[in-house]
Amino acid sequence: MRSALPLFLSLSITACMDPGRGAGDSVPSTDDSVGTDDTGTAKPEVCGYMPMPDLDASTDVVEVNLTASALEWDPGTGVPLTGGMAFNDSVPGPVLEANLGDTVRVHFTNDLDFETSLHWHGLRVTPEMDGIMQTMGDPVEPGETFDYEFTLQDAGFYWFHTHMDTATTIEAGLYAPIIVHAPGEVAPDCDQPMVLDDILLEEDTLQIAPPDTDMMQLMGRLGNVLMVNGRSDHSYGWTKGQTTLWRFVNASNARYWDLYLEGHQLTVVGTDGGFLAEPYTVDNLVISPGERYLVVVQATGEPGQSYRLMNKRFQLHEEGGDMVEPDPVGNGDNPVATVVYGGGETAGTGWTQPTPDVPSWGAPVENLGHHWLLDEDMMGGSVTIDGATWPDVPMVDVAMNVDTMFEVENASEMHHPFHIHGNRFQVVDVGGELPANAVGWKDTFDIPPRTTVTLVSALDNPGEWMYHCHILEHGDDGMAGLMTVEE
Ligand SMILES: [Cu+2]
Repeated sequence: MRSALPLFLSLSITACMDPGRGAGDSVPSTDDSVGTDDTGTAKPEVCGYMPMPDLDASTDVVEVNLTASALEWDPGTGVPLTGGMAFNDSVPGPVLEANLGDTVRVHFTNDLDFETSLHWHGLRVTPEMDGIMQTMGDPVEPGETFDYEFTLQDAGFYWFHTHMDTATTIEAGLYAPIIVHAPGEVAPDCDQPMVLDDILLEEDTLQIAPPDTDMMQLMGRLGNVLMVNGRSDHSYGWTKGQTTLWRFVNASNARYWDLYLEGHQLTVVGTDGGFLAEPYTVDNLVISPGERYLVVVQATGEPGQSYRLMNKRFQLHEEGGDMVEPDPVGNGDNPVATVVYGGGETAGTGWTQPTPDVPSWGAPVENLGHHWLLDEDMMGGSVTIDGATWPDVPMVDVAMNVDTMFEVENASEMHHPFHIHGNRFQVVDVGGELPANAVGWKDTFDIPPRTTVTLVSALDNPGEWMYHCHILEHGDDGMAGLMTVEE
């Protein structure tokens, strides 16, 4: 664990321990921060998150207790969800925070009434710890415990979630962020996980809508409530001049988010697997399910003003495609959170870009590891990989520690976020175009319709690894296969 807690963190813990707070407020702690106390005075503004308590005193071991259970949590509608689920009674679950090189031990208890498993999305763990039955063996039965243990090989921002019946259990709230700090990382004024999710509620009861229809299986389940950190109504208190690191992860079943913050620019400093060699600045940012982006925002707004974090509609199907999906939140831009400036101004920390660990492949890599083909089987009502669905997708075999190129061809008319377990990749080509910005490590990639994306890596984590579409309905429905990295 970090040896010293930055100020914002200790403040946020105080706020989190306020007994009046709902479960969904433990990450982050800033909701209410711009409200008023009993005297009508503005409350101090806080920023941050509450990490899971570390039970091990040594500096290079993080040991935590984690329980998955039913929890009636409020997504911001005022109506608790009777079908809700949570890690440690919080949605999102509390942050698993550690340093690069640490050993992590998670004593996991399944208090749900069905079997489950956990996946550490993006972390290069061993196959036995990865949460899939092919390598883990058995699921964790109701009432049982399982100890997950792994060593952190990559700094960056990751997340964990259930890996069985994901379309139902992640929708219900079983997801949480993981922060792995790089050596020498300098904390900005505000370091905040921003977990994006949408949930589909019935309009009359405001309860989680019934299991997915055939159409949802094919199109993905889009929600009608957009949430940041488990609520639709969070406000974040800022001070002019401060520097904020927003750690975005998209935990939605199927929704691609396209975010902008009114009056501000977003500087992308990292992707799935850590920091970039060169930050770049954008007005808005598309994040597909499973992906992460590290974004620095300089507080250039005016004291006393509010600015909305907005989400633009992203169409999953290509223009003019046969399928035009309705979006339950409508076609316009939707506010998803608010940044409210208090009075005054601060000099702020500015931003120090950590030294990234992103090698550049100087010469083109021509050794083709595999060419995946994603396609639609409209007759069968499913989406296929290499002409089949799980468990019939042919095994992919790849040599370890050899520079290797992979092509993912999407012959369908719909975007698919493609996730590969246990290894990391760089995206070097999208539809014949070189990436416009610096390339970082990735484990989840948007594959646009009728487009081929090229990845390169020298895979160094041996074993059998699952790959699948991270539209959860597609993954659950068999858009998944296995790859063996041969030692
Ligand atoms: Cu898909």
